[in-house]
Amino acid sequence: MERQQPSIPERCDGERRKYRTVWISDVHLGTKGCNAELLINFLDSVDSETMYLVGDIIDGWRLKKKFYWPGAHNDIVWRILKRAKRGTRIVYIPGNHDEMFRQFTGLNFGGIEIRRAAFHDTADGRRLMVLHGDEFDAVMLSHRWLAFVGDAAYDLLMGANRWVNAARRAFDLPYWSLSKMAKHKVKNAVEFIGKYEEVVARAAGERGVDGVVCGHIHTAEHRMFDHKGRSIEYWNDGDWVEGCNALVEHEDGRMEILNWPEVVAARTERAQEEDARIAEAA
Ligand SMILES: [Mn+2]
Repeated sequence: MERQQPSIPERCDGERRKYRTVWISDVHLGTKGCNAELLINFLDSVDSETMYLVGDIIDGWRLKKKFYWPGAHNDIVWRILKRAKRGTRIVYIPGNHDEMFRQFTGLNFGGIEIRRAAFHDTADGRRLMVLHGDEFDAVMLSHRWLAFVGDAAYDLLMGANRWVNAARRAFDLPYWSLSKMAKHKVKNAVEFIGKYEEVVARAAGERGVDGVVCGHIHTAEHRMFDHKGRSIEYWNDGDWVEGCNALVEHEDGRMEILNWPEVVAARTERAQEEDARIAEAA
């Protein structure tokens, strides 16, 4: 799988931020939705002692239906293997879309440890449970699909609404609001996410840990929950399909959700300002 050089060369210029820990998930390699270039940019800009791959890294479901594997997706695999070789501890927790790797739990491939779940101790002594998060689907079953009704689907439905009602008018049927239904679904999706976060945090509370890191619902978030008088941290590292987020732990144990498109935009702006200053001075 590993080649000598990736098709997109590793960027060696510029600073590489160093973190204690990095968590990413829901990359969905093997689908058109994966934002491979941004993830490559992230991987070339950030280093860490430990990296957790929190599931749905490869979309085996989609690959089985239709094989899609551009060079940039290979480049991501190349970078992750390279990182392990350079000494980063990499823990891979397969999700539901890459569940075929769950059979290898406990094994080590090219320096990548495969786990069903993990416990992470932060620099300031908090213990966090790390898991993909689909294990809570059974609890949430009635709401499961609602999580995937996003803004794009909503916009699409708003557009469809016009057509549906034009057709209904043609047949002398009364106006019927598809967007109203969609709005109701979006509200349910928001409720679903809130409920999901609560269920996951409660499970962490019951395990006696200080918090949980998960992925799965493609919604980066940090929330605090109260569980029997104890405060439980909920962290979701987001995804690389829409949000393009990563979760990081600084050397002192402080944690932060990075929104990579924002980081790139700020970097570009700084570079342009720098160029302008140089041009002015010259
Ligand atoms: Mn998932």
